[in-house]
Formats: sequence, C-alpha cells, structure tokens
Amino acid sequence: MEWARQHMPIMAAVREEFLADRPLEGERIAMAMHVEAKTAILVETLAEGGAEVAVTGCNPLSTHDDVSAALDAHESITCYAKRGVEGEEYYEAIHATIAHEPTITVDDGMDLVAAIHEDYPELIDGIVGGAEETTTGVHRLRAMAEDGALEYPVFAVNDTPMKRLFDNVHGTGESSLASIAMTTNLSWAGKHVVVAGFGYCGKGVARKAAGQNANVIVTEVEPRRALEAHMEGYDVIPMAEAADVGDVFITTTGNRDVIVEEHFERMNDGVLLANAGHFDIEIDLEALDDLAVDRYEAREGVEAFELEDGRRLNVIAEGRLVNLAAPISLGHPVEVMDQSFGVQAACVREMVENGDAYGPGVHEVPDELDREIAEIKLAAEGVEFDSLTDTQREYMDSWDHGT
Ligand code: RBV
Repeated sequence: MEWARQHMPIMAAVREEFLADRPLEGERIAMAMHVEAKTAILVETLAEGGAEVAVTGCNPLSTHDDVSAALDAHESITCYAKRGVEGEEYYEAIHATIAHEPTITVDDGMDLVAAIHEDYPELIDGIVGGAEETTTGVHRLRAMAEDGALEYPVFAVNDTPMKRLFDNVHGTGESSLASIAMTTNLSWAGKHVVVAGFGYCGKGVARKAAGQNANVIVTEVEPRRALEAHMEGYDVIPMAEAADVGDVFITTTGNRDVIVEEHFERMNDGVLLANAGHFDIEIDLEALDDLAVDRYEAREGVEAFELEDGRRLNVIAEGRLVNLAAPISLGHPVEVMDQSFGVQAACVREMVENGDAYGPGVHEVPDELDREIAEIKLAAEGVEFDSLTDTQREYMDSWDHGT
C-alpha cells in the first residue's frame, strides 16, 4: 500500500483536500471492488474525507487478504473481502457491506446496486447516489435504467476520458499480458494471439501484444470496430477460423459464449485461454468440461483440459479476469488506477455535495471533474500544456466566421 501510495499523485492531492475539508463527514460508503493495494488507497482516502467505509470484493479471486486485513484495522473501515470465496459466501460479504446502510455506493460490476435493489429496497431513500467503475457495470446499469428499475443516480466513471482511455486501454493491455506471461512463463514473440472484441480493452490488449512481437488476430461483431481493427493492420477473421490458428486467446467483449464448443473442437494442442472481461462467462468452461476426459493443474494458475484425442487446452485463472484473478496478478498498473480512483473520489464528493441535482439513472461524470483530475496528473508529471487565448475561445464559440 505504501508503494502504491508513492505512485499515486492524484490520490495524494485528493487526500490533502479531503483531510482539510472533510467533505464526506457523516456519510456511509459501501464499496465492492478488487481489494488490493491501490484500491486500499482509495478506500483510505474516502475514510480520511470523513466517511465510514464498508468494503468487500467484486470478484471471488481478486482480493489480497493482507490488504483486506490492513484495511479492516482502520477505525473507520470495515473490510469483508476474502480471496477464494464462491457463490453464497461472496454474497454474504456483499450483504454484510450493505448492512452498514450506505448513503453512497461505489461498485465495480454493479453487484452492490443489484443487491440493494433486489433485497434492501427500503435503503434506497437514504442513498444519495453511486459510482460505477467498469464497462460491464455501466452496461448493466443502463439496462436496468432502461427497464425503469434503477432508483438512484449513479455516475458512469468508466466512461470518462481519464478512465477508459488509460485504464481500459493501457491498464487492461499491460496487466493482462503481464499476468499471462508471468503465470505461464511463455513468450509472446511469434505467437498468434487472438483478441476477441475491439472495444477499449481489446484495443489495448491487441496493441500491447503487437508491441511484444505477436501476430495479432481480432474477432469482432460490430462492423465499425471490425473495420477499425482491419485498418490498424490486424487480421480480422471469425472466431471459427481464428480457433484453427490461435496460440493464445484473450476475450475482452463483456458478452457471454464468445469461445464455445465448436471453437474448442478446432483448437491446437497447448493453446492458452484467458479472459480479460469482468465476468467469467466469455469462455464456455462447462462445454469444455463436457468435452474433456481429464482436467488437472498444469502449473499454478493454469488448468489443462485434456480432450479425447490428447489435445490439451489450458485455461488461465479459471476464465476469470486474468489481470486480477491469476495467483500472481496485481491488477492494473498503479498509475492508471490513480487516474480511475481520482475520478471515483471526485464523483463521491460530487454526489455528497450536489446529489440533489441528479435524478435516478446513469449519469455522465461532469467534464470539469475529469479535467481537474487530468490537470493534477499533468502537474505531477511536470507536463506543461497550452491554454486557449481569448480570441481562440471566442472563435470556437462562434458560428459566424465562414469562408
Ligand atoms: N481494476 N482494478 C484494478 N485495483 O488493481 N485493476 C483493474 C486494481 C478495475 C478496472 O478499473 C476495471 O474497470 C475493473 O477492474 C474490472 O473489474
């Protein structure tokens, strides 16, 4: 945590402001996030802003138990996160977090918002608002809002430039590849790497894999994204064909059943299968289990599924998001989480200060908050940049300067 803190200048600036102003005094914040060192700095910062914080994990395998214990020792923080919890135990921790009767929720994947709406609707009146960290969570929230079921305001932190142009692209790209390389001790150079999905995360994974001298193949279902990948120079082919040639498959789509039985049937012996999406639904492991005549731990974090004809398909980190769930994983690099969590902290402050201005539903983060975080980061990096002159500003705001 101390190491993370040293590399999080945005959080340092937020902390200084929070300690001075105590903007979260009297608030109770419930959080479900990947409980590791960088997240801990966000949790502590919110506590230092005056809040009581109850926190749990948002993935069965991403918690670092030492960090969980350290957080729990803080007088204003209760941490329920534990690595390796499945099903019921995972949800018990979510419920324990909600029992603190939050006024604010901070989610990564929307499990808190869902549990509150399903099981504790009586708490909704007392909730000012929430913030959501990830693409999948924002997607779920929008579906919920469209059904008219979302009853309090939630900021789509994921959708800000300061989050997704960095965390999703560089964070997912770097940490997924690093986790796979460290877990397998295998090289990227010369490999055929199949990246499923060319959204922000897929772009990052594809770009970083190309940078490691892999041959990158992209699969897509959206025509503009397929074209974008093609124009970036990647091979774009259907998964059914990619299955024949890939050495490593990385899913980043946020959708289910991206790699299924017909693909397993065609894959080469020894392929690696990994998922970088939020949930473990992209690779159909049930179908793979049905096909397999044997399954065993090939090495720590890698499970081999042996098929009747002797081919072994290797699944990394149980198909859960590989940059956080593999045994050696550390999540995204510190610098990008500093940005994402800087936006999170600014959103929590905004909800507390101006929550009444936001009705139930999904809200974009006010652009000036995102800019504020970018400016803190640039100052910390010693990067100077230009400002518009008055004449330029006037020109940009006018429509009457023609040919
Ligand atoms: N993420 N958190 C980390 N704390 O190490 N790494 C990645 C960490 C977040 C990231 O912002 C992404 O949107 C989300 O995890 C997916 O669950």
